Amino acid sequence: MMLHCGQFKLDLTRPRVMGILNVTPDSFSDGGHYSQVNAAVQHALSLIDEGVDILDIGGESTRPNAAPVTLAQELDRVIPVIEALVAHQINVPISIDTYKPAVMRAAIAAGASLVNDVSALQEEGAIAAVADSDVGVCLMHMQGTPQTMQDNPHYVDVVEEVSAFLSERVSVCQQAGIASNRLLIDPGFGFGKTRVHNITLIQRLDALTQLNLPILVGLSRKSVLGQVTGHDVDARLYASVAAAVISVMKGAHIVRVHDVKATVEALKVLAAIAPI
Ligand code: 9MG
Repeated sequence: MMLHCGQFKLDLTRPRVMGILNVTPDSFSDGGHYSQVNAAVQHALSLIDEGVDILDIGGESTRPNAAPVTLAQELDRVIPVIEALVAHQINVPISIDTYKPAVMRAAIAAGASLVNDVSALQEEGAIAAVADSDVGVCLMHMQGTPQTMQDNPHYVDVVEEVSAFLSERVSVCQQAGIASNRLLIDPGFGFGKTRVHNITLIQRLDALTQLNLPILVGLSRKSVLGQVTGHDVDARLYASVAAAVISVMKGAHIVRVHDVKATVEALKVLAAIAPI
């Protein structure tokens, strides 16, 4: 399986690691705008040294109840970082984590090769923003919005409903002219899901393979891992690495993680023992 994203073609016959680069004020809070951009770029370069395959840059937190940011704030956070990484001539694709069409367009113009949208291009203008380009796109499932999603998530059959939603969004994209080889699907762990929903989805991740598209999984440091281990968010490294390995064993092609070095090493061990 090959993912086409801008100038990159990513061979997904081996699992890939997407590294998270949050560009929010609390991530790099050591001063002015220039030093924040610089710190984000240095962090990205260190993730590349650690073996990251894709850099996912986001300027708005999607955690439950996170405060929304304005379009201007988001652009101001992410675009200078993308421009600086392009100027460094990095050789890994840059993904933009956003649901806002204007951010998608600006990020693509600045050099992003992938759009990672937690609302699966449902915002008005999002489909067109991606269809007008050759970038890849990750379509993620979410029940509700980041402000409401953990209020009372409910499904009759979580696997069936997530799968049906993703299938419908894939059709919409294909009808808009976005080729299948540019698409990724993602069940959206933690986005409008209880502990049971998350565990059921990982147990039955193979059900999503019927869509014949690469699967991205993001479980890194998520609350389901805190519920299982009893650890706070900053002590979920081991659980996150375990979750990444299990995800790949269950059929994930890309794992979205904070801890790149540990995940890359764990996946090397998996590849040596159980090549996929
Ligand atoms: C932005 N973001 C946070 N969690 C995520 C997940 O699980 N998948 C994707 N695609 N993006 C995510």
